[in-house]
Amino acid sequence: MSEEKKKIIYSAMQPSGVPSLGNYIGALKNWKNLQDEYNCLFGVANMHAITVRQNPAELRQRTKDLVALFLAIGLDPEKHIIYVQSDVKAHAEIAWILNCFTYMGELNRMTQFKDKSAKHADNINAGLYTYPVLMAGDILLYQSDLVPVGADQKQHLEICRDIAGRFNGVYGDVFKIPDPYIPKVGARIMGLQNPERKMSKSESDNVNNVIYILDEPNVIRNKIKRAVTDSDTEVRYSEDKPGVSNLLNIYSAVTGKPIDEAAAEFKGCGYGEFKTGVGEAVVAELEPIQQRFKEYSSDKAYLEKVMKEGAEKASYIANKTLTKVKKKVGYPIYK
Ligand code: AQP
Repeated sequence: MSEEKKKIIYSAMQPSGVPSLGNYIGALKNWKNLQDEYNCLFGVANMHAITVRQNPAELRQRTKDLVALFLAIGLDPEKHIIYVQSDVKAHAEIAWILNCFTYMGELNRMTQFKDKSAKHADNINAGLYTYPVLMAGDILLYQSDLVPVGADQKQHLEICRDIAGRFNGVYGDVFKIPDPYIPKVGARIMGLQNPERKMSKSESDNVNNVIYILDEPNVIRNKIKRAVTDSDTEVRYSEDKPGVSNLLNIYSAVTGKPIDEAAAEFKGCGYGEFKTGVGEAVVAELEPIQQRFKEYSSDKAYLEKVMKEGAEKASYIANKTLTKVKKKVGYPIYK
């Protein structure tokens, strides 16, 4: 298929912590596989990350580390665009315009805002509230056809489609209305200690709840050994066994084996043996990535080159859309 005919797919991740195994299984692992079929944009969403208070030096470092991790999992900056959101000014500009096309009633319904407000009750800022508008801008600037979305992001894509439709309704077809891309594999990974809630990279209260992509192999093994299961002994995938089912989801995702096959493999095993098997499978998947991460993150000059070139390529596309939008809303245009 020629490059021009390929659909555009937009994905981004916040540098709000070291990515978790949940981020890897639910997002990063799939992104790698999109590269043949689509023209991809892979963004480091650092403007989104500051909706929660960040340590500046850590945020800067994590931003570069996330670029290095994108490279380590095999994202290709030559064929696709890897960039840092704050390097493309168009994001901030379009967000303001789109704010003026978004209703407070719509934003009031966003469950992520409610969740994050509860989690950061001392800092319920306007950025947290208008987060979905910034995200709509990310997607719309690149005339994206598709956006990979987990269950937690569905509502944000819906509001993006509504905002784009509203704008187009007033000014004509300015934005492509994006569709959700539902990955073939990519379960929602839950916390190891609390399998009722999703695994999140920014969680800091209980390190054993989260596997970070860069955790040492032995740390990974130990975290999985300590994972909450139940008082039963049977390895079975079932709603009433959230801990065991989560480990089966993890095993299935990293090995590529269907859940049934994974469950059959551990039939009759005790939880100890099961957890060892899951731990080894996760280590086998992550260790080579960690090795490549070390190489990329120590090559500062190359990383900077990727970031600068990515920003240029992204800005070129984003500015085309932004110029159209500015014309439509009546901003002055200079030749
Ligand atoms: N537990 C998860 N299981 C599967 N997929 C997940 N994703 C996140 N957690 C899981 C997917 O990762 C992508 C990037 O997410 P993000 O960084 O933009 O923000 P998030 O969804 O809020 O991820 P976190 O880890 O929970 O970040 P914090 O802790 O900062 O809030 C998305 O595609 C998401 O679906």
